[in-house]
Amino acid sequence: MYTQALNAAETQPETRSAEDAAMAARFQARIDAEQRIEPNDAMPEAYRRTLIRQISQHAHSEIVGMLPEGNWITRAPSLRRKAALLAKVQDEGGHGLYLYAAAETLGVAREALVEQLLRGEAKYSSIFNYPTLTWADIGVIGWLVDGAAIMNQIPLCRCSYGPYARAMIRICKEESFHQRQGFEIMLTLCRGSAAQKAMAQDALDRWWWPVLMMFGPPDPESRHGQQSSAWKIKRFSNDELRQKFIDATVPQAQFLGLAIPDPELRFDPAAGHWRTGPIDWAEFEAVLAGHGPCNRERLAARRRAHEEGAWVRDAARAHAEKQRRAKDLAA
Ligand code: FAQ
Repeated sequence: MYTQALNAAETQPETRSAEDAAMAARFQARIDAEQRIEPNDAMPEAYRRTLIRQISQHAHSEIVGMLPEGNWITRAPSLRRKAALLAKVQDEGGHGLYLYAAAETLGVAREALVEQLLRGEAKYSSIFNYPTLTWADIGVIGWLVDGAAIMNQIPLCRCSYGPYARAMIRICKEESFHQRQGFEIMLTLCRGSAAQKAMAQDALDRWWWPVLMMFGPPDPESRHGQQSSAWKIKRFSNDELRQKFIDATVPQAQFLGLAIPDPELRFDPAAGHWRTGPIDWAEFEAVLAGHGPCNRERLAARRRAHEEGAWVRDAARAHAEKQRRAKDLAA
């Protein structure tokens, strides 16, 4: 079915098919010609749904992603580290808001998306279901989690849907600062005492495999991959991005003097790539099914924040109403 994103009325099935096939061909031709799709353009309903799914999961990831690092704001080891971490966590909140706004251009209400998250029906990135046990975890999140996010998100700046692509440009600039602050924490720890270096290694040991899982299932199991690539929402497959990330990250670990926790890691000179051992996809599936180390804690924290924020939403609504009345009176 075809929709105007902001005017998504249902059409009778029998009147749709021939018209839809012609429109689908026209739509694909626009995509193939690298034209940007904008909110009020006609688009296949499946394209709209795919974008709502991906952008909202992305927004939820940014919001839930504030929690593992937020956990360390009060315990940052210096004022400088605290200021940088506060700014970073605030940025993640901002990214969530731009992304909810981008999803809203597809005709879905932000409140509905937030409700899906709070009811436990929406996905967010698997990585945020792991705990931050030491300060080195904050370094690893910046270095690797933001590093993986950038690898995935730079191509999204060229995604076919205009509002998503434009939101990603600013987000990527901020993620780049996040990645550098994380790498700098790691560098400081690795040049510090033996205990600090051991803490950095322990964090890398715990985060390496979950970070590789962030890129999503292997290509043959990626159920949306092919269609999203045809629509130029995705510019690279899950495995392609994972490989780019591995190739970029192994030399960084070597520079830090840290060992990647993979006895099978080797350089393949013919292909020019680093090859890892097998990823434990059963762990990924378990995390997605709600059985990761922190799934319950993360959702409970979001629900608590939502309940505790009810008075802010009420106050904002009351203020808007007051403004509206004042304007009516003045008119
Ligand atoms: N976790 O068919 P595919 C960040 C799901 S932001 C959970 O390959 P697709 C910033 C997938 O949704 C991190 N679920 O799916 C930050 C689908 O399930 P569904 C988030 C996952 O969409 C840093 C199913 O598996 N980034 O880190 C995951 O074509 C530091 C089948 O998968 C984005 O969201 C996963 N890791 O490709 C914040 C980027 N992977 O919906 C704080 C935008 C896959 O059918 C601190 N998203 N699934 O029920 C994307 O690029 C894509 O959606 C992929 C997945 C690549 C994530």
